[in-house]
Amino acid sequence: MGLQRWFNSLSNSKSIFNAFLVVIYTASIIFVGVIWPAVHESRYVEEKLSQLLKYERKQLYRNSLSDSNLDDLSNLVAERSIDGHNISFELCPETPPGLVGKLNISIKNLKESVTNEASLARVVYGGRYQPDCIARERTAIIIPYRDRAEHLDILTRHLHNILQRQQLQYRIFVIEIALPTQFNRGLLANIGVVVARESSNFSCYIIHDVDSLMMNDENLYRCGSQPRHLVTGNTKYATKDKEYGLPYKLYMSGVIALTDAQYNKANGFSNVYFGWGGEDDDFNVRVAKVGMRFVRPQENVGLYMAIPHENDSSNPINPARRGTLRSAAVRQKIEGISSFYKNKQKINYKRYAIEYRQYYTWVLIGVNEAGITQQFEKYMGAA
Ligand code: UDH
Ligand code: NGS
Repeated sequence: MGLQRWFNSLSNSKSIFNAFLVVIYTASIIFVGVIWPAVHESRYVEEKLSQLLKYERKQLYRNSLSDSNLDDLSNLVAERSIDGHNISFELCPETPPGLVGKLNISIKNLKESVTNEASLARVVYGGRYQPDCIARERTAIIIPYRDRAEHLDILTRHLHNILQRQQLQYRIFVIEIALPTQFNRGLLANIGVVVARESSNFSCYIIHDVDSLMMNDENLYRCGSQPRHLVTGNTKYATKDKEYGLPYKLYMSGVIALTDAQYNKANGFSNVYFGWGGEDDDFNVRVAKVGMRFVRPQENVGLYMAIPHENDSSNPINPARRGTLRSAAVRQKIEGISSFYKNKQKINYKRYAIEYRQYYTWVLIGVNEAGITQQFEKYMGAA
């Protein structure tokens, strides 16, 4: 009896032992075949992602975005959502198919009339967009700016609506000059180009007034073989019998388009026009001096509506502007976009802030007005 029991218990523990072996065997198969590869894979993915983030952080740093933005990974996520979009590898058509021509925008309901939720939804943080085909132009819109928040809101929405129809790859930069310095449109345009160059390889720069709204979407924001003045008429210069006008024949302000090479060739804008007036005429002299000329689109295409506004208190008329204009050709060789690169006559400026806002990239800069004026005084005035 005792022997029988002992025998039974032996066979029981044997089957327990066998069951134990089966469990160990199955567990090791699951571990080796499923768990380990999954852990390994996720570690691998994590490592890749962290490399990617590191790389993108570096890129962002190179693009001279502020430290606070480096921590804002929403930018990166947004960037990838572009990649996630079904982008075809075909060049966009020469004539964008969705254009509507003359726009019906009312000055009364500007805010509503320039809001198209669908197109705004496709704007990536920092005011960037990429069409579903390979864009024919990579355009940087540069807006010299101070204290016109309402205009900026209207203009940027308006541009996003239209530039997407134009199938451009673009980004909007708003370059603001900090107080107490007087406004300086030319200097801000130059700094905008410096910032845009650091950010990407744009094929076209558009220097854009904040209060000018394009009224015909056939006015493509592209560059050409000559610098382009995209305005054939503005409501600001309306006359009794003309809804849109220009103040004088050689006027080339408001909205202009130049390639990087054209901008460099003219040495960009002058930096010495603090306050209102003259910097645009000076730029026109520069363009002519190096054998280029401004060309305009068709008469009925380059139409702009001006958003009415009061005069700006920090942009008083510059009483010296006409005298300064006389030395345009002399200063062209000395100061301009070249002043922001290694140069004996380098201009120092500070970037106080750079922010990726929803519809544009905002850069706040500071310069020493008295310092710049002193630096170039001997080249100003009569040539
Ligand atoms: N700008 C600002 N803030 C300012 C001043 C200028 O954002 O305080 C920018 C803005 O992009 C504007 C552009 O610079 O569209 C040109 O400004 P402007 O003042 O030269 O031109 P605007 O036609 O006003 O808007 C003209 C009023 C001054 C008339 C003086 C003599 N006729
Ligand atoms: C010229 C100014 C330009 C200015 C244009 C239009 O006289 O800077 O008027 O001004 N040139 C000089 O002062 C040398 S506007 O009519 O828009 O006020 O753009």
